[in-house]
Amino acid sequence: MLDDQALLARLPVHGIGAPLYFFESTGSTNVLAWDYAAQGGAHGALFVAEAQTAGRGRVGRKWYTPANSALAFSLVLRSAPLDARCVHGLVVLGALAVVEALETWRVDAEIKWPNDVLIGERKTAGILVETSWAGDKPDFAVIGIGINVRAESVPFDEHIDFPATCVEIAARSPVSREDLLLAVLQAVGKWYARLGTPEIEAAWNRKLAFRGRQVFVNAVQGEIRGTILGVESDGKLQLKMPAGEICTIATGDVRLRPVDTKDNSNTLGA
Ligand code: BT5
Repeated sequence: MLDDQALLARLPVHGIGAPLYFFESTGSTNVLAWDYAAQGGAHGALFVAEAQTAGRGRVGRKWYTPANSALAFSLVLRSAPLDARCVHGLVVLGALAVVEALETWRVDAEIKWPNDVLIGERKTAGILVETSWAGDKPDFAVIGIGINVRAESVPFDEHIDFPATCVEIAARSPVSREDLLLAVLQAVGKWYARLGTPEIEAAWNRKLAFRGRQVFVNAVQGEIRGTILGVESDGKLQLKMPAGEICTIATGDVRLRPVDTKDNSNTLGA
């Protein structure tokens, strides 16, 4: 079980992580954080769950968080520098924070555009950002982060459409979930202060997975094949098409080859 008292004693970091709400089990920490923020809850509030029964990914997808083996938490962000211009940067902020935190355990991770953290080309963490708008300004954002820490947190193949792994397999040693959570919050605080700056874009590009490689992107326009060039300042993925022209994509999922989502036989990336 996560030691919430130990966490409490070490929070907040950079103004993030207080108040702390801890749940042994909940549907989704993003839902809790959203409801709290919608009622005027404070910037920096942190919702942590030992297990989620209805963990959410993007576009209605599921996120699995079994007990005693993963991290699942959501943060309320609403103070400056959050504004309409830089809100798209929150997804990468979350991913960068996880990547940087993992460096503490000498684990080398990358960001699969737009929101996945990969270790050795296997998904280890996912980020879900949900924003509430007041007209054309963001009122608040909830950033949810799920990290597979122990081997038991890695879902069975039939539940996932991309190969997955966990932090402890990569670190080859036990990793304290409390320490990892604090390291991520530390990095979230650091990057939040830099939201909207070119530094985030540069760090994202440095850690971008599959750069220079040919990928398939399931985008709203359909499936697009191209070579990843990088990420633009507004978070769009830049691809070089087979005929040489440059195409930018705002939303979608990157794959190494077109696969049936049911065929997740770990041949991805082979
Ligand atoms: C994400 O969505 O990766 C965002 C995940 C965000 C989870 C956090 S946990 C705390 C907070 N509370 C929530 O309810 N959510 C946030 P997406 O890119 O759509 O990926 C979802 C896909 O990842 C699923 O369709 C599965 O294929 C795969 N998946 C689900 N659980 C996984 C896991 N534990 N490890 C690896 N892959 C997983």
